[in-house]
Amino acid sequence: TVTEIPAPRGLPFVGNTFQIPAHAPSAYFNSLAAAHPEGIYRVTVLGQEMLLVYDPDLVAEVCDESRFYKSIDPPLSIVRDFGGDGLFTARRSEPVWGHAHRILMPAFGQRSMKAYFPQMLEIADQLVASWRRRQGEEIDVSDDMTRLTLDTISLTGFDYRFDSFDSPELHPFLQAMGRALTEAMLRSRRPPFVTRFMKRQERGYRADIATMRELVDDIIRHRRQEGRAGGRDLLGLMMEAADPKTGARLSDENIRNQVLTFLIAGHETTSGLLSFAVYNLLRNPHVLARAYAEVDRLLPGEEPPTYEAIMRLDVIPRILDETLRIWSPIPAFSVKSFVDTTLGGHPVPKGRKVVVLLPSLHRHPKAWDRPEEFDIDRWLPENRAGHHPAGYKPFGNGQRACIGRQFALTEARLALALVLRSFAISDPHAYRMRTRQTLTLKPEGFTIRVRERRPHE
Ligand code: MNH
Repeated sequence: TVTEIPAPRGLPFVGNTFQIPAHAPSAYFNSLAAAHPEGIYRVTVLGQEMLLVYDPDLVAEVCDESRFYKSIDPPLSIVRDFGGDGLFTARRSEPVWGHAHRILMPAFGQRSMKAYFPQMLEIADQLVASWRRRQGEEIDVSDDMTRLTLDTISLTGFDYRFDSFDSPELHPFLQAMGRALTEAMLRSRRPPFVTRFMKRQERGYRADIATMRELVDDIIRHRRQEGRAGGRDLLGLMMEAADPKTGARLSDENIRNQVLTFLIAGHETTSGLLSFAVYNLLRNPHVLARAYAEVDRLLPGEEPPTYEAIMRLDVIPRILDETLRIWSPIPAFSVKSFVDTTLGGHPVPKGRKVVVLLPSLHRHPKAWDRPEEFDIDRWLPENRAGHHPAGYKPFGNGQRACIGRQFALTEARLALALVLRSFAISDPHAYRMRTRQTLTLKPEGFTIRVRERRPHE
């Protein structure tokens, strides 16, 4: 006989909907996971039953693309209000996903990273210059990592400058984006008829989407005025290239959706990764010491680092890998069964939504020894071989996995290396992690102080 999938008790009619704290759904679902050692449970939200999984053997099943595909349900179906048919929120049924994926893939290979490197370096230098001016002051890590990653994707992808380090306020685009992402999160647990009554909320949401779209139109107008296709950056490719398989070109409307998608997906998570990495270094001084030793060995002097030197780093990339395990900026991804199937022997009907809970998966004792320990040596080549094949999914799965993975890791390596070469970092208030969720996770109120490690002329 088939065992039942456990279900925390909900209320009649509304199920578990109102047990989910509006601003911390991830923390709630992971606390339920801690109470359900079976590695799977089910909840009902707004009338939809869904399964949540975090046992690595069950996650391995869910990653089988012949049974499960990425589903565009809440919250992603709401993010579609602004991401449209861009890569992140395109539906399986939309051919434009394949067109755009094939057109853009070459822009995310290792060769392209080398081409972006000078611009990545220019923005990373701006972060260092800004921190040099603010030695001894409180520096909000998440805000400055956001400036870094937003300016990097916009310069490398679209040849567009936000100049975020020139301004004490975050750009209005970021405020609009933060509110819109938060609204998408809130709407996924709010009955649509309630949203219909919240006129002011709705007006604010539409205004935020308009703010983001205006910026996108400005970027595209800028490019058209220059009268050149703009070469091989993301925007140039989207405007010029045809899908090698079908010959299809992207429509103007789809390009707008892609630009907005890349502006958001291309910075929000990398900024979280870098902020969490700084936190982990401050909590683990022996690892910080190894990172300082590595940058002093591989990046001596004041010369700008070369792409090749950044690729030779070993400790810093392992700090990033381990940070993505302990604090995944994207805390979950969702799929749907497209056939009647089973999961761990439990029957699962066609069309059932399944959520992979990354924080619980990434700390699951079946996949990780001493899961709570920040240990970068898990990522030594000889130790990687022993990892559970589905125990680590910070970039999602399969065809719909992150296209920007190399981009994010190259940018983050460079930024962390330059920061550690330049500064001794400390957090006088001994910050304890407090995450803020706007769909993605970031540390909130995390400030540090920096002091130059080597005198600078
Ligand atoms: Mn990214 C998809 C995590 C950086 C552009 N990204 C995904 C998914 C995860 C993810 C998880 C799959 C989501 C899902 O299944 O619903 N991404 C990350 C993380 C980082 C990151 C943890 C940084 C660290 N992502 C980036 C960067 C870019 C980018 C940088 C662009 C420059 N990501 C994307 C796009 C997709 C995606 C585009 C959608 C891919 C697709 O479905 O074809």
